[in-house]
Order: sequence, then C-alpha cells, then structure tokens
Amino acid sequence: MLSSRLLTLVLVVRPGRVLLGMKKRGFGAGKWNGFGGKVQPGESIEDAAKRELLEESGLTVDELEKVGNIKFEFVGETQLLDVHIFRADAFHGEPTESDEMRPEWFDSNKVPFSQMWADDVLWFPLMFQKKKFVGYFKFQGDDVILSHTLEEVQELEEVQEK
Ligand code: 8OG
Repeated sequence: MLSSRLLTLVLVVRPGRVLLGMKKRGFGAGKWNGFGGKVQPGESIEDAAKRELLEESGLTVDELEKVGNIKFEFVGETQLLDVHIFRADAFHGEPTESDEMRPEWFDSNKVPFSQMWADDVLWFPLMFQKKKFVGYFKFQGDDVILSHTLEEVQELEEVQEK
C-alpha cells in the first residue's frame, strides 16, 4: 500500500491570464507552477492552500474554487502525492517574489508548458474552462509519464483530513 501526502496547488486567473511562479528551489525547481505545498497537521486543505499562496506569492484570496484532484505516483517511491487544485479569480495584493517562487503573469494561450510538469498541459485547459477533474499520473523521474487517467467530474469528493 502506498501512503499519501496531501498537497495544495492554487492557480490565480484573471481574464486571459494566469499567474505562475518559477520555483527556485526544492521539488520542481526550474519549473513554472501555481502556488502550493504541504497541508500541515490540523489544517484544512483550503486553509493550507491560502497559506501557501500567501507565503509564496504575497497574495491573499477570499475565495478559492476547488477544481481538481490529481494523485501522483513516482516509480520507486512509497508515497503518493495527493494534490488538491484550486482556482482563484480574485485576489488582494501584488504578486511578490519569495524565497521559493518568482511570480509572473502569462497569457492563457502562452502558458510555458515545456517548462512545467508534464501533466499540466493535459488539465490546464479544463481548469481554464472551470471544469472539475480527477486524475492519476504515474511518473518515472520528474519528466516521464508512464501512464495516466484524467476525467472530468460533476463534483469533487470531500476528503477525510487527518
Ligand atoms: O512544498 P512543495 O513545493 O514541495 O510542494 C509541491 C508543489 O508542487 C505543490 O504545490 C503541488 C505541486 N505539484 C506536484 N506535482 C505537480 C504536477 O505534476 N503539476 C503541478 N502543476 N504541480 C504539481 O507535487
């Protein structure tokens, strides 16, 4: 049995644009991504998503919309990454560089997928359309997808938090 680790990911969207950050260190360094990280014990997933967004981008949000849940398996690793993906259409503050991330706005039709996780090109279109989705990706190393599932759903299941 694989254990799993809860993670968050927030995409801040404005009409025709999306805010991404260049990850400067750690897991996923050198890739553009949304903002997020690990859910801490006793913290709700949504609170964790807001906290990580603030820590990494300097932005606060009143509302987050749940858009997706993707589980990632990495060959040879015993822990699944259970990533809860949110979209924010409004925010307060100015995007600000942090130790972890350098934020930049991208046109929604110029998202730099070649410098992002390989799965993102498959689900960003759903996220832009405000569709909800669930998926499972099996990675070999950081760049190769061995197999995956991805489907649109009407509702995302509530998760049992620990
Ligand atoms: O705390 P840390 O920065 O290590 O958290 C990892 C972040 O990366 C977290 O926001 C979840 C996110 N993430 C993955 N896998 C993938 C992926 O395949 N695509 C995208 N866009 N984000 C991912 O862990």
